[in-house]
Amino acid sequence: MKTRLTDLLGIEYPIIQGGMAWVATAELAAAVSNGGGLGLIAAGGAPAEVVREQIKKARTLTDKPFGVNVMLMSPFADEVMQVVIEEKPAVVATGAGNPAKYIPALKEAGIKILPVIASVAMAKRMEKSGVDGVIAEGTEAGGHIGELTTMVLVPQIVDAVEIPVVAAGGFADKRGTVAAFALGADGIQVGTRFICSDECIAHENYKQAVLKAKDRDAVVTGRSTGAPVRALKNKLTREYERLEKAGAPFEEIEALGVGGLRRAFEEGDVQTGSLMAGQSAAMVNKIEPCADIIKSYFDGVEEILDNISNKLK
Ligand code: TUI
Repeated sequence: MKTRLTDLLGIEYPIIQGGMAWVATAELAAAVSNGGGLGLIAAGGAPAEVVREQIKKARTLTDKPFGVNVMLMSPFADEVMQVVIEEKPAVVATGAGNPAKYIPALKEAGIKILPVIASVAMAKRMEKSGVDGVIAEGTEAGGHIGELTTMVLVPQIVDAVEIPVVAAGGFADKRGTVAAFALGADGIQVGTRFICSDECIAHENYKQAVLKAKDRDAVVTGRSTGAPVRALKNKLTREYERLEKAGAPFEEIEALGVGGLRRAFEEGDVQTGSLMAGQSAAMVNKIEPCADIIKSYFDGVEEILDNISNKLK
């Protein structure tokens, strides 16, 4: 398979694994890269030296290109970027902010830069700053999200920039792949589906929660505090909702979520843990190896295209 994204990154399939904090470890990133996509280690809120160890570990697990997702709201973002510049993974993806100040040093180090963006203005600004492509993430995605849906965001970004566009948010199978390319994207980013992979080392309870999720289970909290997050409905999201409705102080609401991802990922606490996942969780029904998941997004797309041709006759 050959697209502008596969050419840019030197990968076999135009698919990037989402940079899910805690969940996207060296094991997951390496498995995705070995399967022909681009795996990402998520720095999340981890200290820089932890990220360095993860990069080193990934190098022992794959000789294919992989990347690091740097979450820009992290208090360690500056140090993590410094480590990334030293370790030189093939790609840096960024989330939850504007990476402009890091771009010259990343380019100097020969690292490709793919910021996640959720608006046209940000995509244009990033293109001007010299990034290699953008990941346009719709509100269907899990974790920290923007307002616009993938369906309306992606074509607007495609029209606004010349660089490759990766569509993210809501991609659960090959019908999604075809839709992304129909919207003009050059590839897809997939997060939630990879939680339910053999190589993801998240707690089994987290994986089972994703498998069980139904259509309206991936809910958004934190809209009132300005940092909306999508996660599977549980005691934590209900408590969040209650405090938000009661107009509780910002600090009290935010304190609820502290350590939530760790509780979900490590302890398998599906009640007070933060089970970040996208709306596509409802479409995830089995745990498989990453290589099989990747193939399932691309093998047999011709059949879907035939169905489209038949319907549009
Ligand atoms: O970053 C994400 N998703 C995330 S980060 C995360 S860790 C976290 N934990 C607890 C609370 C909050 C976060 C979990 N999920 N996705 C990429 C993304 N980036 N979505 C939206 C954006 C974004 C938002 C604003 C990108 C740029 C931006 O620019 C703002 C500016 O500076 O103009």
